[in-house]
Amino acid sequence: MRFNRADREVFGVGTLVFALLAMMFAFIALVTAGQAYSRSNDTNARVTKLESGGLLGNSAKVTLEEFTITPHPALVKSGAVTFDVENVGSVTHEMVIVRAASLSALPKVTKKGERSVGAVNEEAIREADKIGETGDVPARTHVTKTFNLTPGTYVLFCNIDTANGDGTVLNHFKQGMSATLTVI
Ligand SMILES: [Cu+2]
Repeated sequence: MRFNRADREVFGVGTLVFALLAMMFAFIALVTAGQAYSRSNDTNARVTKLESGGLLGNSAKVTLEEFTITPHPALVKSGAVTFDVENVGSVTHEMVIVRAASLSALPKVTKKGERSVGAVNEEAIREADKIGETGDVPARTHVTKTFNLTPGTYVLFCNIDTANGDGTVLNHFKQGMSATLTVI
């Protein structure tokens, strides 16, 4: 293949641009890999330290009442995590666990229907993010459940509606029954 002068110039510039781009991508890849490496080392060091101090384990106690849900501790180790969920309140509650970056990331009900407006729209949560739930936990009882959790942030909530007696309902999530749980 022969190039005339103009073609050669274009070819030369193109090659140079391509080479620079390739170098740039290689550099970015290197930096990203470096960050990922140091981050996982930091996390590993943190896990080891917390474990040695007895501060990190594969279980949590969760207290339910009107209208709070509180995990102790709120930081657990990934793997099979056992939750002992105790209802110390006077009405039935539940614990639903969903993988979500934050409370605001949960889809909410926007139209009145089976669930009240502002409740968590559980049907709109991606199947892969739905970890599980205790089912009803009557007042003064407790339920133990184990879920397999990978590292990340999870939201625990109670989405039960209590009838007010005048046709309206009180949604527990809207009253504040939610908390985040970090898994490392
Ligand atoms: Cu509740």
